[in-house]
Amino acid sequence: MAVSDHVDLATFIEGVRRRNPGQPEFAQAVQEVAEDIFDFIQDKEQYHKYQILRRIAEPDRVISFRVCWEDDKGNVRVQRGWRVQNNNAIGPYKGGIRFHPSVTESVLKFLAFEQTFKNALTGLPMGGGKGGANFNPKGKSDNEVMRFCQSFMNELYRHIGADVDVPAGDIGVGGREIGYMFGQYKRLTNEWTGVLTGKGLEYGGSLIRTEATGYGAVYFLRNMLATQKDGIDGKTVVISGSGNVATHAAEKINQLGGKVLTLSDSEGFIYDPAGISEEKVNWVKDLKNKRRGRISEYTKEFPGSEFHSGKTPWGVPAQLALPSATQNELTGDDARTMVANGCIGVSEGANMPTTLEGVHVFKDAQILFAPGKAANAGGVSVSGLEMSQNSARISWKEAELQRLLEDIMAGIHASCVEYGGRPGSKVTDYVRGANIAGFKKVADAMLAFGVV
Ligand code: NDP
Ligand code: 2IT
Repeated sequence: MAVSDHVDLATFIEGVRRRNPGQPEFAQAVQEVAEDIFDFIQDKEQYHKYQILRRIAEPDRVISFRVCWEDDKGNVRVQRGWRVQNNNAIGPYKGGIRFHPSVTESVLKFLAFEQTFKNALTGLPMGGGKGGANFNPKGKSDNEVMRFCQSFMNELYRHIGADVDVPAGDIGVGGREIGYMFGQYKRLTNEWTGVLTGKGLEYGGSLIRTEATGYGAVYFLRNMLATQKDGIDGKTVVISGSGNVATHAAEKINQLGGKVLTLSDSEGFIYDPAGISEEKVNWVKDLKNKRRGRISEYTKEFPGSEFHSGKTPWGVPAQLALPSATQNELTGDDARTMVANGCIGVSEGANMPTTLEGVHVFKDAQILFAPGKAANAGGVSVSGLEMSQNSARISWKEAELQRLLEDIMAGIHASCVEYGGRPGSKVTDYVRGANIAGFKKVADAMLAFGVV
């Protein structure tokens, strides 16, 4: 084996950190993948020779642009927008758009990197990308959000297309924002194509796209539990977040007989010992989507529940957990507390919600732990199905889409089991399985292209 230009894992990670100064989230995501891939490729010369991991960890391009808009008082506001096109080896770039004040180039690069593996796992032809802006939609009027979305699209439209790059929603970007952005794209190009997913059902959206991420994360949890001849019925569940992913995860847990104890937002979490039933989940959806309120308001509506300001829900004992808010919201200490409290399964609805230390705690404890790139892939999967429907100019029925979503999640689970076996371990290492299965597909496509 020609090892002259091989580096070890530590040197590789050091190089990533050096080339990407001030981008800790990106380095963290690369490290989590590299820990498994270095082991997998050690005897596979082609992947070394063609520097495949190094190339996947260098985005094809990062587009950064100014977004100017006018608020309702007539003040000119300036934000920064990005689109990170990470890798299009197996299909057009695909991934969400995030509007949140915490958005930086590092955050979007980590998300686009993760998306590349996630999209490969779905089995659909989609590359990896992500975009967003450091815009805070909270407290903004509909007109302000519309003006911001239009201004954002005034630049983004040059870089995307139905066969080029297909954005969708993420934190702070839901049906309202997709509508404004799609309208502006159509106006600028005079073209109706499936350039965005997560569209409204009236204009080319797909049934169950809204539910798909949360439902998919619960299906993945169910698949993991089935390997231990166990299920969700009768289990207690802690969930973080109260947005699209969290509320639909809670909905599906209720449907499968589980009891949801918590939800959260950036101000704290609510704990309802009686359980957050489907009716209560519907109230939260309305609170977040229509009234754009805060989760603390839950305690006024549902007596017996508690609000814990400034805290995350991981201290509440439960058998299952679905972290579904944001990156690095579950630390090593949280993971230790959860394991000590008898947690047996974690399915990441969010992207990289668990810190690297937390991931190692779950792995070492040999509990069922599904990383976001596997567990939350249901959303982008139905986005891929939305693209297919738009191209074919048809709309599939709900039952068919439900079946496809469950099939895709089962397929991802099977891929993780295939590549995630660990000698001496009683459970699959889903992190390793997802990393290797996702990598292998993208890597083999890249090998076919030579050095490009
Ligand atoms: P939403 O905007 O619908 O909801 C986000 C939720 O997370 C809100 O409750 C929000 O609280 C909370 N949150 C956001 N940022 C922070 C923060 N910095 N600290 C604490 N809480 C925070 O987004 P989604 O539900 O769509 O996304 C949630 C996660 O799921 C993200 O990691 C996203 O990348 C991931 N994901 C989303 C998919 C989708 O289809 N939408 C697909 C796959 C993954 P607040 O209201 O206070 O901001
Ligand atoms: O993180 C994700 O997978 C998403 N935000 C959804 C991406 C998509 O293109 O549907």
